[in-house]
Amino acid sequence: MNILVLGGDGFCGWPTALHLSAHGHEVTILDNLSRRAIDIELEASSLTPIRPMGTRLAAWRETTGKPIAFHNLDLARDYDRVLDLLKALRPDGIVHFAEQRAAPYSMKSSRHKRYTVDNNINATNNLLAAMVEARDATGCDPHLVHLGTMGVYGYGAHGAPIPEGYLPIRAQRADGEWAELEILHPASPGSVYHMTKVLDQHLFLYYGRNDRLRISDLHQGIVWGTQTAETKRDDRLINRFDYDGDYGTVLNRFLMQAAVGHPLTVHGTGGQTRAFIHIQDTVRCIDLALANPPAEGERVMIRNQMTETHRVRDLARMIARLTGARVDFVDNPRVEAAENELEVENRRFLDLGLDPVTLEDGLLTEVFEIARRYADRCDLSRIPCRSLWRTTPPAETLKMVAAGE
Ligand code: NAD
Ligand code: USQ
Repeated sequence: MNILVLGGDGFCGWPTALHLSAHGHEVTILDNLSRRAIDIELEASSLTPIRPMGTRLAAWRETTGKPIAFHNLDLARDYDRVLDLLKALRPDGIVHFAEQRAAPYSMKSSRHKRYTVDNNINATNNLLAAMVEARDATGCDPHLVHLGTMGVYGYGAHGAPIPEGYLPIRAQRADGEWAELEILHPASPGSVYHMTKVLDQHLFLYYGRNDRLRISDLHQGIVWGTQTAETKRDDRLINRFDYDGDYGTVLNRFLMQAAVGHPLTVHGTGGQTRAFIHIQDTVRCIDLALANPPAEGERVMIRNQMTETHRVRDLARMIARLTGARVDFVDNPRVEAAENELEVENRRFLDLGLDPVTLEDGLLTEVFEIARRYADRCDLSRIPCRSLWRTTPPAETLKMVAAGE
């Protein structure tokens, strides 16, 4: 297949581009390198020394003989150039990773909220509009695979397993009869970033129905790990390892904190239960999704891309046992439930043959070893999460302070 990977310089996009290239696909990457610019803004950087795009691509070609093309374009801004690229490339598949993906970054200030909404929603809408326009002009009709998030469902108390996108309901008609329906699962995003993925869902439903685009939306859990079979092939292909308070995700952060001798930073009681997937399974799932598109006219295919669930404090304890690290319970900078249960349906990928990598597979140790290898690159001042969900306390607290309680 001829595949366009949007956001192919990022943590999930880079190993996906290499995996698809290694498996015989023709791959083109589009990325505006905004993630690298955000590192400069935050004065943070990947724990692993990621190389410039030119070096990465040359190393891949040298190692495998396979070329990957690269276009430095802004999906949210450069509509005409994105359209020209689609018309020239006529891809069979498009993988869309090109969004601002950190919840804490999206909550830093009104500027960051506005950037995240502006970037993510324009990127997705531009892409969908360009797909329609390119099809009208050239007849190319690619299958779009988008990376969504488990966070669209929210992390409150559900009490029922989370289905893959659509919830069966019964609604009473005017004549008193009951209709059996399936609706998009009610959304409950926990940050401005997560909210953009909810808005994306509606763009997909609309363009899917109106323009009969074939779209898969993959609701992915928290990705952990760093290397895949392809990124391990040469040091110059190494993947990102984010550890800072904005972009570092919880399991990778705990492994890095253990490696540098920092206490594990559990937010609140650590009662949040979340869905996880290893980066190697991320790239496999995308390959499986590309090979199994919905039929033309079929509704958006939603799959839950996660393999296991864990409570944050249990992960911290597991890593503490493995490494001897200390666990610290710190004030939670986020607005989230203190505790939640989470049961998720994920049969769709398992039925396609996904054989999940799990936390017990020795990979925790492998990631810990990578973090140890690059520990001297860690800037300890970047570890605390400083982005707050609320800058003013809730009215109740203000009243209590005023009353001297
Ligand atoms: P990342 O920030 O490492 O990569 C995103 C890439 O997209 C970056 O290289 C960035 O430069 C590029 N990009 C952003 N906006 C762009 C634009 N307007 N035009 C062109 N390129 C643009 O993020 P990631 O961790 O690789 O995540 C990729 C996708 O997967 C995101 O959409 C994210 O929401 C989703 N996801 C990630 C995780 C995770 O744990 N990392 C979990 C669930 C879902
Ligand atoms: N947490 C800690 N300590 C830390 C960091 C985080 O206790 O040092 C807690 C958070 O409070 C939260 C949980 O760990 O309860 C997960 O936080 P996270 O930063 O690992 O994940 P999140 O913000 O949800 O975002 C990440 C990705 C995002 C993706 C999402 C999938 O950055 O792109 O969409 O995971 S999901 O969580 O399933 O929605």
